Amino acid sequence: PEDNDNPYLVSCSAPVNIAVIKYWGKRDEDLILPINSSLSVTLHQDQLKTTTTVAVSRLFKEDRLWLNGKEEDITHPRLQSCLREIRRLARKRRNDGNPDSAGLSHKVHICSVNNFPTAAGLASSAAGFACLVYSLAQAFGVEGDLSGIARQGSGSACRSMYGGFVEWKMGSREDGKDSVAQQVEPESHWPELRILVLVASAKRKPIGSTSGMQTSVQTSLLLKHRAESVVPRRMDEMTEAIRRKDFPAFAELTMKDSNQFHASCLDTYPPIFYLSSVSQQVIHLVHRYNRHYGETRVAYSFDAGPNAVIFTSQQHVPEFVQVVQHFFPPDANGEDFIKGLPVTDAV
Ligand code: 2P0
Repeated sequence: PEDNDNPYLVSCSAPVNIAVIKYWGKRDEDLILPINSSLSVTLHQDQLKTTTTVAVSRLFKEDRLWLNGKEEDITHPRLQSCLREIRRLARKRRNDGNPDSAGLSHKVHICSVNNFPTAAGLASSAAGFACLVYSLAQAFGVEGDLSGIARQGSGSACRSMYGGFVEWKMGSREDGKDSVAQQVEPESHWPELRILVLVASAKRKPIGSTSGMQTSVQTSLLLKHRAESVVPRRMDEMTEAIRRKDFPAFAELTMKDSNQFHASCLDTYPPIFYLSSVSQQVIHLVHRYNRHYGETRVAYSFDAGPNAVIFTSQQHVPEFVQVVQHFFPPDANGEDFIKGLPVTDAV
């Protein structure tokens, strides 16, 4: 409330999402409009997540931001876009006669923490901006679809605004108004599906996604072909595989799309390598495992880093975990390769 000296506090958590049809490349850098649609699975809240607290007070002199306890530069253009858009919607709502929860001219202090390594290719910016936008919206009393605002923080963040299986439609408008996320199926749709995260390295990735995809758009013919001719069909096939809960079809598309994304990185000039030798070993292991059973029981997907995300069915988790632990035993510090367990709540 405007006349109160106590800060108005809002807290929220947002989970990471893992793309099974990958976003890589923008057609508009400022509005963050992609060259192709993408589709992801949002993890359960208890797994990899960001928690953000927003405080609004008339006593604050300026907007400020802390990430994992360290103060960061609030003037970052993408942060400013999100703040500006939320305040604009709040002003619009007030003009329409709706009271808001916090004073529009008041400054905000934002604290955000991840429960997983930041910028290690584990989609930290997705959860981070989704959470930031949602908590700012709560603080200023803004409602409705906010994925278009989260998108302006980080492209993949728009998909973390919804749970379950989520599509980010690339849209065709120049102003980006139709480039938004929407749920394809709710999280209750496929309860047997499980996600494991194999952490090959928690280090920061050498090439950030934003600059990596810029170079790819400028130099990779494979990426152009992928965006124009491969992804549109795959989006339909993936939606259908999810709707039917057809694991082999879902898994094959997931692995092929991850592979084509990394092939586009290699086709970028100079080339970008996100996969490590450990990632390659995981890829081989998954194919050997599936071949052994004569059916596709497990799928892998890799983002802008060497960590593997494994999709499988609940019934195969114990055995596959054993297989991974056999080939990748815990290191001298007792650090296990497999993170994100227990996965019972995933998806
Ligand atoms: C994705 N990635 O679809 C793909 C797959 C990484 C590989 O979205 O520049 O952090 O902030 O829009 O969203 C990572 O890119 O990039 C990403 P920006 P973002 O999940």
